[in-house]
Order: sequence, then C-alpha cells, then structure tokens
Amino acid sequence: MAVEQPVGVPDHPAAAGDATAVAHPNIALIKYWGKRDERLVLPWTDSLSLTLDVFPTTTRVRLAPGAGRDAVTLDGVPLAGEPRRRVVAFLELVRERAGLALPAVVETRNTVPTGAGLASSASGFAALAAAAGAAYGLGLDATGLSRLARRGSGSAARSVFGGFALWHAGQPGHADADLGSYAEPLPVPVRALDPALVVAVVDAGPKAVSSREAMRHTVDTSPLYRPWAASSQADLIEMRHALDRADLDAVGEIAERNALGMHATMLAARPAVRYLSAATLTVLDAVLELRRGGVAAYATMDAGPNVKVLCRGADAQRVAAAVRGAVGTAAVHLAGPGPGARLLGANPDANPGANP
Ligand code: 2P0
Repeated sequence: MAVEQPVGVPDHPAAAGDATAVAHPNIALIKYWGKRDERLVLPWTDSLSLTLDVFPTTTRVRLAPGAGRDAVTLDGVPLAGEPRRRVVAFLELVRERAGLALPAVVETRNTVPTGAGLASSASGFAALAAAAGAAYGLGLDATGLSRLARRGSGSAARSVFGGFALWHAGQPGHADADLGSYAEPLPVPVRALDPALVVAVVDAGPKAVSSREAMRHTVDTSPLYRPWAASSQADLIEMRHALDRADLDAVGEIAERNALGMHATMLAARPAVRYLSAATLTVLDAVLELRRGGVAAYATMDAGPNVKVLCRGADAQRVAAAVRGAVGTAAVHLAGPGPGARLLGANPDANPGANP
C-alpha cells in the first residue's frame, strides 16, 4: 500500500487530516461476554486475547471540509444502517474530543469474512481508532487508543496491542469508569509457548444475532451468566500463571472451558442463543481425537459456529489436516501471534501500541 502523505488541517496542527492504519483481529482465550455499561462499553469481566497475524483490516480516514456528512465504505461499498451508524457515532466521539467538527471520508478494507464470528469488529474499530485519532489529532498514547477503540467495539480495545493482551474491566462504581477500562500487552514467553491458532471456518455467512444483542440478552435472562462471570475471573488468574510458565496444555484447557462456559450461558438464556452448529461439534470431536492421539489441541468459539484450535506451531499442519478431514467444506487458516494496530507511513513514535 502507498504511504499516505499527511495534509494537515489549518488551525489544528496536531491533526494529520489524512491517516491510514492497519489492525489485526484477536481471539479471546478468556472471553468478554456482557457489558455493565452499554454506552461506555464497559464489560463485567476482564478478558485476555491473542492478536493474530492474519485477516488485517486497513482503514483510511480523510477529513473532508465541505462535505455534508461522513462517507463510509467497506471494501468499496457504502455502509448503511446499523454498521454505518456505529462508525458515525464513533467519529462523533472523536470529533467531540478533538474539538473539530469536520466530516470524514472513511475507507475500510477487510480481509476477514465480516460478521462470521471472526472478530472483524475488533480489527475494524482498532484500525478506525488509530486512523481517526491521527487524522483528527487526538495525540493518544497506546492506553488512550485502547480506551477509544473500546468505545467502537469492546474487543477492539485488545487489538491495539500485538501478541497477548489483557483488557481490564475496570472497577464498577469508579468515579471515571472510562479511564479504568483498557487493554495492555502481557509479557508472555511466546517463543517457549509457540502458540498457533488453526481457524476452521465452517460457515462464513453473517450471523443471525449480533454479539452485541446476544450478550445483552444473555446478561438479562441467563441464570448461568453470573456463575460464569465469577468462574471467568478465576480462569483469568490461572491463565496468567499458565502463560507465565509457557504451559500450552494448561492454557488450552482453561481457554476451552472458558469458551464452552460462555456458550453454556447463551444456551441457558431465555430463549436460547445458539451459535454452535453440527459442524462446530464435528470439529470439537476432531479436537478431542487429536488430544487422545497425544497432540495438544484445544478449541475456542466466539459469536458464531467457527472454531479456532489452539495448538503448538509445530503441530499446526497436523491439526489443520485433522480439521479438514473432519469437515471437508471448512476453510482452514493457520495463524500465529500478530502485531498491534499501527499507522502506515508514520514514524515509530506515532505507533505506541504496535509491538515488533
Ligand atoms: C471476545 N466476543 O472476547 C468475545 C467472545 C465474542 C465472543 O468480543 O458489543 O464485537 O461491539 O463490544 O467486541 C465480540 O463482541 O462486541 C466479542 P461489542 P464485540 O472476543
């Protein structure tokens, strides 16, 4: 991609006026499911994720003096309805903070199947936050960028950082709740852990129920929600110890039970929300079979039927072959740890979240 030259905005020297950013999706090993504040996007629980090196989103934001309203496209197609509303609401937040009322042209390129439970909103809002923050001149550090990305989509707070990231829920009742909820990178012995995710796309279609709607419904109606939230905090503590000692089997076991528990909360909601399909269960059987054969392989699923199998990088091809053998129609992708959100064409100091 060509490096964009900043054009600047008269009277706002900090505003680049034109900025392009790239961000990658992340997969939660300890899930985020449920908000305590819908407007500020504050979760009930902490979550922990791995940012991937596949499916980047690239977003360019150009300020457009003279335009009547924001122009927002995804892969060249103008956005409409709720997706457009969410982007425009996010730009409003940025404009308010910048004290700059200009509309923008937002062009996004996604390489992940949108809406398929593969975290396109995480990479999408992390890239948008980085590009819009620079275009409007917010001058945010990585923590500030994570807080801002969170307002677009909760999981985007984590995609600001590369590798493993922990998103703090923040303290309920804190005077400035917004300040307390942000992600930070976790120091993990990645080389010793050698993590890989085999992504089995068993259905790339859009989901019937958005994760936003599904988590709201789960919190409101599922008798299993509070017990899961409590167990998830305990899982997080165990997960951090397992990561510290590069114990991939323990990491996988905790991640798998945390994800299955999250889906149990949805299945117990009234009425149930069920993202898992017959093909999902077939992949779960294949994962069990791999473990019986001595391969460290553990499954996690998000707001969709697709399965991400955590394994060692050294075993990834074997795991991918087993998944393909189980569900012949599945598209299988191999992923490893990826970088945080970064501006294209900017000097490294302007990229506080992008780990090498
Ligand atoms: C996660 N998911 O931790 C969890 C697990 C899906 C299942 O974060 O409403 O798109 O925009 O804050 O971030 C998906 O939810 O939801 C998600 P909003 P988001 O990755």
